[in-house]
Amino acid sequence: KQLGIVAVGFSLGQGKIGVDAAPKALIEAGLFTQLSDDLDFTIHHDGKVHDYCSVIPSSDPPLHIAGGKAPMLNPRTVSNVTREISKQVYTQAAAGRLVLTLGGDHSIAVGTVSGIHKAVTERTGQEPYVIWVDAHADINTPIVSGSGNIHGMPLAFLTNLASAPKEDPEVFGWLENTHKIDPKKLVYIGLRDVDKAEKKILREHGIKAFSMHDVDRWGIGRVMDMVMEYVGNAPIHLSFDVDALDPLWAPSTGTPVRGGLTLREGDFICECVHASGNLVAMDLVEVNPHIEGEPQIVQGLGAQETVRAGCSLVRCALGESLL
Ligand code: DIR
Ligand code: MN
Ligand code: MN
Ligand code: MN
Repeated sequence: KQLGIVAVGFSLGQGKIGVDAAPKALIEAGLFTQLSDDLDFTIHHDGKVHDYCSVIPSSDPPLHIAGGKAPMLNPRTVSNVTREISKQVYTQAAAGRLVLTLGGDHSIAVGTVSGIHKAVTERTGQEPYVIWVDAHADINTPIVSGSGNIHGMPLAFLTNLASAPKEDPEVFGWLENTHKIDPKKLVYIGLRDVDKAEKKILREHGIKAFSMHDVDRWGIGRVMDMVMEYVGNAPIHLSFDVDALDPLWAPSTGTPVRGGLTLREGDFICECVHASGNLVAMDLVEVNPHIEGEPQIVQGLGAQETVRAGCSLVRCALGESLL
């Protein structure tokens, strides 16, 4: 069992520092030992938490887009960093390894999803489905985004709903067709804070989505039956934003939203994906150990609890719950 790990200390897809400290916190909590000793993975990791500072431009002013509500923030930085991530992830996946990427904010998924899509499609002839577990839809185009934060946009670029802006075609100009996904091969779970323009995109493109309303109505068991039926026997890229969990379990994240998944529901999603035998990649993003939050469960231990929750999600996706 070969596991490639890419650790990404990157926070400039959004406005809060600290999410770059997540890989170190997850590793110090013992994640690698759990995966190698308890789950018998052979880990391929370069021993680094990448900050990609060599590709970050010295000046990266906000990029105003014609007709846009808010300028894109750190556009060249996020573009350059995700290009590097894409290459790294591609190399790991092309070697036939399951790839785990520890973020970082969710903008890094422009790199992970593109690299995995290209490698897996080349290797197996099958296009992977992306299961996006998140409170947010992360599919704003630069024109409709109200924040300008690129962690709210990765799926717009990945699905080709947005392409490199003409105001600066270098920004995500590196994305090729071989990197991009069909919006019909995207499934959401856990949505509860979706912008108006994003709702329109989901409707118009017939994108499969299970919101918290659906989890309440059907229960996580039937939701996962429906998700796995939709995905069929295709390879799966699981992109897990820890803010999909309720802030009770994951308070230390940049944009917490109440009314989320319990830790068990999150673990269950990961277990179902594992059970398919088709997992090719997982991202764990938006853990921010610098935000303590207000944990009602364990007073004052928000960051530790969130890191522990993150480790649990990864272990479940990688097979810990098998008896
Ligand atoms: C919002 C928030 N939809 C935006 N997105 C977040 O900025 O585009 N994503 N927080 O994780
Ligand atoms: Mn997200
Ligand atoms: Mn989110
Ligand atoms: Mn393709």
